[in-house]
Amino acid sequence: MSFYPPEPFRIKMVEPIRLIDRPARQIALQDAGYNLFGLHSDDVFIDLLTDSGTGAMSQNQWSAIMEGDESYAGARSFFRLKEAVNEIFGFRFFVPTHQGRAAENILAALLVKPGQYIPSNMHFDTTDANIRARGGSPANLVIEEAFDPTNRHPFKGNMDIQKLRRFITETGVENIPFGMITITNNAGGGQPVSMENIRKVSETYREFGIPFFIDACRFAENAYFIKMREPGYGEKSTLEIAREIFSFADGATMSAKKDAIVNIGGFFTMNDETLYQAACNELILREGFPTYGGLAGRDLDAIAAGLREGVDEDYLAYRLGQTAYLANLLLDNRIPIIEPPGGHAVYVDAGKFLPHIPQSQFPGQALSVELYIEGGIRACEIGSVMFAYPDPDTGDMMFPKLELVRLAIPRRVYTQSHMDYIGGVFAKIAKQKEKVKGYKFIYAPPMLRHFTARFAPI
Ligand code: PM9
Repeated sequence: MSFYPPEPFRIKMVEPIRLIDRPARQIALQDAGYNLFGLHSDDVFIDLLTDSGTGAMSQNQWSAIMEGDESYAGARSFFRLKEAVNEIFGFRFFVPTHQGRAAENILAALLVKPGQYIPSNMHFDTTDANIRARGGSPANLVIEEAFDPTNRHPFKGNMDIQKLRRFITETGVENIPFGMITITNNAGGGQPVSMENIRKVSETYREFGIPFFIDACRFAENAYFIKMREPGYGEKSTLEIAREIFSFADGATMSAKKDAIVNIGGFFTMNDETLYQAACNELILREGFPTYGGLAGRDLDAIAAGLREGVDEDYLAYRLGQTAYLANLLLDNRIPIIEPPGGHAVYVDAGKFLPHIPQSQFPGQALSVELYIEGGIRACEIGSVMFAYPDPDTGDMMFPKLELVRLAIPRRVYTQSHMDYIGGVFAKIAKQKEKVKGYKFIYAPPMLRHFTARFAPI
C-alpha cells in the first residue's frame, strides 16, 4: 500500500464537480471532435488535462490580490514581484509576460533567425513552435535513458553532454543563437535535471560562447528532486538549490502558471542589458508596458506570493508524494508508466498499453478518449498528435519515440479519493483494452495541432 502524504493545508472553499452519465459523455466527446481540449469543463469530472494555471491559490495569494496596484506604470505590485523574482532567480533584469509562451515568443523573436538551431534536453510544444515560427529548428538532446520508460535513472531529464558537444561542432556556433534546458522535462515525463548536468550544460555552452536560457516552469519541483536525490544537496534548502541552478544560466523563461501556482502569468528574466532593452520594446509592442507586461497588478502580486509558496518544502513533499501515490496505484494495476514518476504528472506509456494500435492511429489519443468515456477523466495526449511532423526533406512522417498520455495533477486541487478513483478507472480499462480502437484526423492545423484538431474513430 503506497503512502499518501497528508495535505499541508485544509480546504476553505470548494468548487462542485459532477460525473455526467455515460451517454452524455459520448455525446460531449462527439461534439468535441474526439479532442479532449474541445470539451466543456462542466462535462469533465476529474480534469488532468494540465497542471498549468489550474492550481488552487492560497489565502496569502488571495489577500495579495486585494493589494494589487493597478497603476499603468511603476506599480507597487511590479516591485513586489521584482523582489521575489530576484530572491529566487537572481538575474539582473526581468519583464512580466501574460504567460510562458509570451516570454518564449520574445526570446525567439529577438534571437532566432531562419535556419538557426536551438538545442535543449527537450523543448515543450510552445517553445518548439515559437522557434519554428521564426524559421528556426529545435533540437532535443536528452539522455537515451529518457526513452526507456522502465529505466529508473534519477535524473532522466538530463541533457546528453556528448550529444550536445557533437551537435554544436557539427551545426557551427554561428548557427546557434542560444541554448536551453527545460526543468523539469515536461515533454519527456516531467523528469528532473541534476545540478551536475545543469553545470556541465552551462560549461559547454559557455565554452562555445552560446548564451544559456532555462525554461523554468517547474524549477521548484526540479530543485526538490535535487534535494531528495543528488548527493551533497540533502541539507540545502530548495531556495538555495534554485538559486544555484539559475547561477549557471544567462536567463530564464517562466510560466508562472506552474510552480508559482497562479492562474495566469509568466516572465522573462536575463542578465544582458541590451537583450532586456530589446525585450522591453517587444513587450510594449505585444504585451504591455514593462512594469505590467499584459497582466493586472493583482496578478503580479499573486505570482510574487506563489513563487515563495512554490519553494516551500512541506508543500513540495506533499506535491511529489501525491504524484508518486498515483503512479504506484497504476503500477499496482500493471499499467505501464514512465518510471520513476516525475513531479507534476504521471505519464502512461500508451504505446505499450495498447500495442495493437499503430502510431499512425494515435494510441495516446485512443487511451485519452477511453479515460473520458469510462470515468469522465480528462487527460492529455503527448505523442504523435502533439509531436509527429513530416520530414522537411522527404515528407515522410517522423513519429516521436514514445506515445504517452499525461495525467497532470493540478496543484492543491484533488484529494486521495480522487487519485483512488483514477486508479479504479484504469483498472476497468485494462480489463477490456483489446477493444480500444485507433483514431484519424479529420482536421489538423499546421502547428500546435493538439489544441484544435478534430478526430474520427477508425
Ligand atoms: N505547459 C502544459 O500543460 C500548458 C500548455 S499545453 C496544454 O504542460 C513548458 C515546459 C511548459 C509550458 C506549458 C510552457 C508554456 C513552456 N514550457 O502555457 O504559455 O510545460 O504559460 O507556458 C503546459 P504557458
